[in-house]
Formats: sequence, structure tokens, C-alpha cells
Amino acid sequence: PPTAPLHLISNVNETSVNLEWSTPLSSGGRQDLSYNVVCKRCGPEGTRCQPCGNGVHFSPQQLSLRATKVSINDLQAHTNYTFEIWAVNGVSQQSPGPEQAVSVTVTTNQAAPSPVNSIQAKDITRHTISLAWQQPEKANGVILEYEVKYYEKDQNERSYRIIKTSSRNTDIKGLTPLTSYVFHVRARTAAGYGEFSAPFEFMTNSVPAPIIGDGTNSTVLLVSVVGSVVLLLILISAFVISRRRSKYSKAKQDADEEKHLHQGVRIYVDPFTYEDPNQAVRQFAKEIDASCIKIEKVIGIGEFGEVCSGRLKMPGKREICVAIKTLKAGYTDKQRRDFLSEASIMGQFDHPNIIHLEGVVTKCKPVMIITEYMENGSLDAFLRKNDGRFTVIQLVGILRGIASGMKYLSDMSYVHRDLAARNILVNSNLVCKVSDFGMSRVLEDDPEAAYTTRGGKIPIRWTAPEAIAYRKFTSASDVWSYGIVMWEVMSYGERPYWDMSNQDVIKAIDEGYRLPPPMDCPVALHQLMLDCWQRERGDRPKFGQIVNMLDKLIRNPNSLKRTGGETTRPSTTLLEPVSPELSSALGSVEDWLQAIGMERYSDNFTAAGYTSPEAVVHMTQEDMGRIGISSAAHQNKILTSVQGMLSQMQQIQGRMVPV
Ligand code: ACK
Repeated sequence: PPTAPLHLISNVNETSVNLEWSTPLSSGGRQDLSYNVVCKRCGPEGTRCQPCGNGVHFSPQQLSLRATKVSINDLQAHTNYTFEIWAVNGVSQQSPGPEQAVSVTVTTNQAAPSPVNSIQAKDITRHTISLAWQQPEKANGVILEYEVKYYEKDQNERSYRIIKTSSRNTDIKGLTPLTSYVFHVRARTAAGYGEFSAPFEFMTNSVPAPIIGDGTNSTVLLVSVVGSVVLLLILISAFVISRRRSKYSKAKQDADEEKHLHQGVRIYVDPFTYEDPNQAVRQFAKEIDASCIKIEKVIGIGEFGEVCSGRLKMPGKREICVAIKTLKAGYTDKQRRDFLSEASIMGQFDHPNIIHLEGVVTKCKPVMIITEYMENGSLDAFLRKNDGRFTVIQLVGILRGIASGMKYLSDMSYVHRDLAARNILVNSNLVCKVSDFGMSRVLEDDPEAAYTTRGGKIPIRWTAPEAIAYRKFTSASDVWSYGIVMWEVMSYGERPYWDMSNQDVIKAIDEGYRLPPPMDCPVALHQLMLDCWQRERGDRPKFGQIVNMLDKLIRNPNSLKRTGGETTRPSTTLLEPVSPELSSALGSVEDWLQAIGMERYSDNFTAAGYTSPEAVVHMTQEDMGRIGISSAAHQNKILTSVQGMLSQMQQIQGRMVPV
């Protein structure tokens, strides 16, 4: 037999081990030398060893190895293993002995859990899918939680939702009926997240509750009849409630959304709640070695120092373009904390419309924040440079991206407070990303911010009245700012309220005046802006509703064709206030359609921008056909009602409404 292999070297990589050795001093004078690997899992200090079993994988193989190396994968994390390499030939079996083997003992490192193998749908209704799954085959530690990622199959995979749960099942609520959804699940241990499972697809139902039995069964029939009566009662009460509410505060919609949020979507953590803000930086931002960064040129000046462009090459990854924000020399402790707070905030976000943090450099000077590079810079300057060059659909695409990023932030309970086109960055594919998350930015950084009478600096033109008056900053005040961003985008970077003074802007808004539609702006988009600028913050749409509305407009480009046209109104004059009396007396378009039994056209009206009674009274028969109402009987019914609405309006206003 041969003697033992020599110089056995081990290399541990998480739960894999690579072994290499040299050929033995003596091959036994034969040509048929090969090697076998024995794997033992052991207790502490190499005690109580037992065979590794089937789950461990050897590459290229465990027995009859010709080469002098092997890689062993899928070991358990934090476990002691002893590996023996046996040199064998055709006569080894005659006199096996320990002198033919060499051994090594290693401890594996931590590893994330293996992927979840399968997901089952335990129950499916119109709006809910109840999921369950098994623990991953290799948990590699205690599973702290699972993350379920899901999205509508027909939608862009990048606009997904995440739900976290500590159990192996969850109910995904608030789904659209008869729609296919794709689900992925992953587990998290102290070592981090494992990989997401493969996609699993399930479709929501068209009936309110799962039907058990074959339908001829009398119990089922009874259940369905009782169910229908209950459903009818619910619908009637929902209708009664909805008549008292504005279109954006529908009880059901809100309740659905609330439930959805409280199911476990991640909440943003304010880095200033940490006793030591450096800990927040360590937790949320990756430390990058300065040698991986090449600074190329200065592209701007930020509050804390220069902003540069450059390249980042991390080991094992390809080189990418990055933006580098630097902290200028001579900073105070507070400045360093404030500067790095932006990274602690940004590092918590992961969304295609939120600027992505690559990491920070804090261990040497200058201190730096590294983010993805956005080739086209800030949105306001980019639009001004490209005045009139985009199609309406491209502009709506820009708006959709920003709304989607803001929806993500509001789902995480993060209030931006300074949403404006100057704080959106644009990349080479025209993808817009929300940026500027520093804690002190609203106070110090924004040149637009002005001091208010109550102290504190606020970018007046972009800020909701309640936030200016008593600093009530919420996602609803972010929606107001979003409406201003819509106006900036549709006017290619025009300054909101032109050269009016801040004081005049505050006064005009308080008196009910609003910005008019920019030139060639589709009515539907201007209506959405007006909705964002509702005085009552509860009446403003939620970001989720804005995204849905924009998606509808993109899917139905005809709805964007209707513009104010050659309006008599010069576009630099504010719109007159709408009488609150008039709006509430006439109710919403949805309520009106329901009242005349034409609610089936509700989406056609919304998508085409006929979202207020004032817009509807101008409609002609031709308009009806254009928005997809082809039945002459239905057109007549709606037009007759429109006449009634018009005279009601004239009575309330005491004057003629131009038609
Ligand atoms: O309008 P800009 O070219 O875009 O000028 C400002 C400048 O730095 C000061 O903030 C630009 N900038 C900031 N972050 C980035 C980024 N991630 N990618 C590209 N440019 C950026 C910004």
C-alpha cells in the first residue's frame, strides 16, 4: 500500500471546505494510486464524531480521486468536521492502516439559510392568498424571520411588496381578484438572508369566499344565498359611507391598505434614535476600502463638501460608475454625524426608484458616501435642458417612477419632507430615483428652504399648508409635494408659482388658488395634481393610488390625449378656487355614476381624466364614444344626467358655466 498523503491544507469558506495535499512519499511501487475522503462531523474538541451522511457534497467526487484536491460543500454552519484523506491502491484493502491517511479538523463559519424549497397556497379568496412553506433544508442556525416578496405577474417584477413574518405561513391581503401573483420566500438567521425561493404563482379568486362542495349541495346554496345577502348589505352600507367621503378616502380601500401595511412591511429606523449614530452607519451601510475607489472629477458641491464621479471596483465584482459625496476637512463631530446619517437612511432602502447606496468610507479621510451614478443628474436641470423633447408617455413614465419610489418610502413610514424635482436624479435610461435623505437637509441644505414664522426652514413652494403652518409632515404632505413635482415635470422644469414671493404663495394657497395646467398637460394629469393639493390631507390620494392611476393612464394612452388646448386662461395665472359648496353638493363622479346605474364606466371616466363634476359637465356625445362608452342608450342616459348636473351647478353658482 502507499504511504499517507503529505501537506494537507484546508481552506474554509462559510459552509464549504477546500482540501489540497501532495502525493505520498511512496506509491507502493504501483501505478494505480488514488485517494478517498472520509468526512466526520464532531462535537466540541473533536469528540463524538459521526459520519457526515448524505447531505454533504464532494466535488469532483468522494472516492477514487485522481487529483490531489477536493471541495466539500453543503456542510452545516458553526460545526467541527474532521476530514481524512486516504491514499489507496490495488493492495490497500489487504492491510489497511492509519499510516495511509492524513487528517485535518476544521470549524465551518456562519452561513445564510438555504432557499425555501416550495410554497403552497392553503386558501385563496378574491383578495387574499394564504401561503405556507417548509423550513429550508439547511437552516444553518435559528430562523429569525421569513420574508415574502410578491408582485402581480403582469406587472414589472421590480415593483414588488415585501411582508415579513416569524411563522411559516402568512395571509397576503389586499390583492386584486382574478389576478395572478408571483411569490418568493426567503429565511433570515443571524448570518443574514438566504436566497429567495424559486417563483411560485397563484391566482386570486372571483368569488368572495372559497366554495366548498360541488354547488348542488343545499348547504352550499344556503351559504351562497346568505353570503350574497350579506354582501349586498355590505355593498349598500359601503355605498352610503362612500357618499359621505371623498373619492380618496373610501373606507374599504383604506382599511385594506392599512391592514396591508401592518402585516409586517419593514419600517424605517431613524438613525438619530441610536445612542451612538455610528452604530446605525455600521448596521445599514457597508464599509468600503478606500483603495477600491477612483475619484475622477468633481460634479457639484453639496452642503458637506464636493460631490464627485468615479469608479468603484470591489473584489470579485465588476467595476461600476459611482457618485462620491465627500465630507470636507475640518468638520465637527456633529457635521460628521449629520453627513453620515444620509447613508444610514439610504442604506435601509432597496427599491429601483430610490438612489442606491454602495457604501461608506469612514476609516480614513476624506469620509465618503458612495452611491450609484446617475448619468443625467438632477431632474429639474435635466428637464430644462430638454424642454419639449419628450412624449407625454415618457413624462408619465418619469412620474410613475417617482410615485413608485415614494410609495415604497411611505410604506416604510419614511416622510421625505423635501420632495422636489431638484432632489430626484435621472440615469441614462430615464429612470428617476428619489434622493437626498440627509437629516439636516431641509434645514440647511436646500437653497429653496426659507425660514417660517414658527422657525425652521421649509421649501415653501413644495410644502403642504399644514406642514408650513404647524410642521405636520406626513406622507400626505409628501403627496402635496409630489403634485408640485408633477407640475415641474409637465412644465419641463418651470419654477412653481413663477416669480411670486413665498408670502404670496402661502396666501394664494390659503385662499384656494392652485397652479393651472402646464402647456399641453393632459387634463387627467392636472386633475391628479389638484387632488394632491386638496386642503384636507385625508382627501389627498395615497402614493399607491397615484401609482395605480398613472399605470391606468399609461395602459390607455388615449386618456392622455385630452388637454386644456388653447385655453383662454394665460398659463401664468393661478386657477380660481373651486367653491367647496359646489363640490360637496355634487359629490364625486363615481357616486354620480353609481346613482344613475352607470358605475361600470367609472374606470373609463377616471382614466380619461373626467374625475370631477366640473369636468363632466363639459362632455359631449363624441367624448362619450372616445372614452369607450359605445352603447347609444348609455350615452343618452349619461348625457341627460349631465344636463341635470349642469343646471344644478348653475343654480349653486348663480352664474353660467361655460360649456
Ligand atoms: O444636477 P447635478 O448634475 O446632479 O448636480 C448635482 C450635484 O451632484 C450636487 O448634488 C449631482 N449628483 C448628486 N448625486 C449624484 C449621483 N448619484 N449621480 C450623479 N450625479 C449626482 C447632482
